[in-house]
Amino acid sequence: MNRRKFIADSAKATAVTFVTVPMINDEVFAAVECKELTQFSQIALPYSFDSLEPYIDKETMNIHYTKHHAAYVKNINEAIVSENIKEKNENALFKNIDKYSSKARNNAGGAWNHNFFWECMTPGGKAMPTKVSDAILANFGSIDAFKEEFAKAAATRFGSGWAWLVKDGNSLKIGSTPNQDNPLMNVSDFKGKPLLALDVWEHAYYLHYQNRRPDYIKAFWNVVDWEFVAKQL
Ligand code: MN3
Repeated sequence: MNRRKFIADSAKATAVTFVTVPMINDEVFAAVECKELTQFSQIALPYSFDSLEPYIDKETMNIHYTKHHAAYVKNINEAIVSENIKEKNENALFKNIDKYSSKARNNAGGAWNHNFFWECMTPGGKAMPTKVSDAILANFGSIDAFKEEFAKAAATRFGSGWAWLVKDGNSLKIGSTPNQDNPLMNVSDFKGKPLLALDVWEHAYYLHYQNRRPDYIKAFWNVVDWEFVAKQL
């Protein structure tokens, strides 16, 4: 990649973020004894819009990050204020998500899922650490069998939604959720701790792949950051 272009794109990606609050986790909250969920924030994209090409194109990344994801963050933050939502962190909000409006549910999911999804990817992908491959082999028999099952979950999710690899107790599971639901939500039929996510909304692939969702799913494997997956495990 052209260095100047990379810097320009990185600056652009940074410029559109409005990160004021770091990603929230239980440890941070325990340390500061904060009891209220304040606001969601959009992570700074850890790579430039064009750096996942040819697998995910620059224009899709740009629109996906600056329009779709930014809107979910803006909308959940409005809902947090208008519905006076007070949860100690994002996990707590998802555990109680049925108490709130569909606006809160859809946009909290949209805000969190995309932050997670961006981190699941990295230019050129990263090799799978043994910790991950051992867990996959133990649960699915082979890497190919795992990829096949994940691709099937992603391809057969009707309409818009997400495919997931999650940890549930000592097991790994593959499944999908509709719309912007995620496996942390109490309303979700499919639950667990997210390890890997794939956005299968048409906005995630249509510009480049049109109706060929299976091709997009196949391309995804080239940009997966397995080191990030290992950190979640
Ligand atoms: Mn999306």
